[in-house]
Amino acid sequence: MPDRAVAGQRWEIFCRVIDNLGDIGVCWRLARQLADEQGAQVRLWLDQPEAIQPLWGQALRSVELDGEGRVVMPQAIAARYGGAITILHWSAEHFDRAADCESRAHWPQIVLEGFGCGVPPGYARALAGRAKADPEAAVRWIVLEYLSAEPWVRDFHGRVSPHPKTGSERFFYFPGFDADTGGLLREADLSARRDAFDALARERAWQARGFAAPDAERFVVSIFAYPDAPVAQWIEGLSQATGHAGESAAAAAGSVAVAPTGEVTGKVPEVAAGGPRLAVGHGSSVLAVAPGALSERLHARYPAGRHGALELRYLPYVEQIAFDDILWASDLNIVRGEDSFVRAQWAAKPFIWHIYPQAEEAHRVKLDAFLDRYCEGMSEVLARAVRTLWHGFNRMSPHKGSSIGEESMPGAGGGIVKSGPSSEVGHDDRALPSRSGGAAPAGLPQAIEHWTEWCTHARRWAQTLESQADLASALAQFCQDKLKSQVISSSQDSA
Ligand code: TRH
Repeated sequence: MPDRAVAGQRWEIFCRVIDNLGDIGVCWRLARQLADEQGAQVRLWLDQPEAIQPLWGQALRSVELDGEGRVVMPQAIAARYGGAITILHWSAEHFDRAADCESRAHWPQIVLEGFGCGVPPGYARALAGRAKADPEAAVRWIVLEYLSAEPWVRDFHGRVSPHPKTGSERFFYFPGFDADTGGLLREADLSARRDAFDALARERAWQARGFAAPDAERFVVSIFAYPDAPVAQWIEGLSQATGHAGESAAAAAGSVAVAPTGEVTGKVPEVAAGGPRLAVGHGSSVLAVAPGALSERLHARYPAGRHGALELRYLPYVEQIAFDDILWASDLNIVRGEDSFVRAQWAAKPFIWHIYPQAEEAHRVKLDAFLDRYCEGMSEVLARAVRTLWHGFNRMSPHKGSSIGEESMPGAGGGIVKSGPSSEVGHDDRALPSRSGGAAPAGLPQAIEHWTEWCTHARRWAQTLESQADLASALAQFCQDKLKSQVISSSQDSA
């Protein structure tokens, strides 16, 4: 039974959509969880309310607002969340009028800035005024930060960060991978739902997207990545796998094509005698591409359907609550950003993270910090393969300082290193290799060789994280503790 530390409390969440679906994805998931599991009343302010539609399984179009700037939710969403969550357009017209802010009758207990996006200036002044007039009733102010596995996060989590203009007390809240951080978003029933995901549920997940479920022996890769992802190489490599060892064009050319066989979990490929090449089993692969700029880009060049041993499927948007099922139904998941990255971990399957690129290679440090944790406990050879695979997908050369070198991996490193943030809109055409390149991605054959170990590791990794408090309940508890200590300190001050 979830701890309902904030039942009945009012939360005000602010979210600016920088690009893509990450900021809004986290804020919407958090809002849902606070409402569903903590009993909170949530108002979610979005600067681009239309951006929420893909998370409702809808194509982007303009949203309908009522006279107060409230987003009119589709019926099914309103029926589920309408009582507890209100979505509002965060605009000058609807919020930024200081007079309006300062005369607000209903104060929330908690205000949360998604990823340090700030709050309207008039509202910041009003919060400061309220804290001064009645310290016991001061609104708790949280700055939710981005997720990182870097060690410094532990030291900054929970620290006070005064508002630069008003001096109001705000608290940094850092998500993270251990008990000294703010945890990860995870619904209370998530692991039970994942573990109950059976063949029928798998069938339904595919049908909901307009496809029949692939045969169980096929190797299914789901991909939700940025537009510059080196997917063409995967398509070429997987499409050249044929029925038997030595028969594929890729194998004949000395490169590797992979199509492992076996059960849904722990499909074990056959290894060709006397060499690092993988023999191709009797199964073929399915590459399921999530909607977005990457899929639009690939479409033109690689139509949906069969490409040799590979079947390419382009998926439609599904509601966020259903996003997990395709991860559960796949053997390998390629994810990106922050929320989908976390969901892949809860899926307890092997995965690759296409990290959001940042200036000055900050993302590289972030990726390696995660890899250092994630690869702990893996055999050296699997850890090396995973690092190579992840770095290759992110077009990063091997990290000199990494504990396990990648130099021995065929095709490791090289390629384009991104120097600035890419988005759904901007992309780099160099990312598409020529059609003749059929080599399997570096590290993949070795990872496939140790597939059972990777599956077991992924399961163990998820279990370890599941033993920690989830972000929404940890955050609720954090706020509760801060509210209590505020009452105690103000009563001591007045004594
Ligand atoms: O879309 P993202 O990659 O975006 C972000 C932003 O770029 C942001 O600026 C950056 O800071 C951040 O990444 C790290 O993020 P992510 O985490 O992959 O979120 C995608 C969300 O979309 C996630 O909540 C799942 C959801 N989703 C659906 O609900 N339905 C779908 O069909 C699909 C494909 C995704």
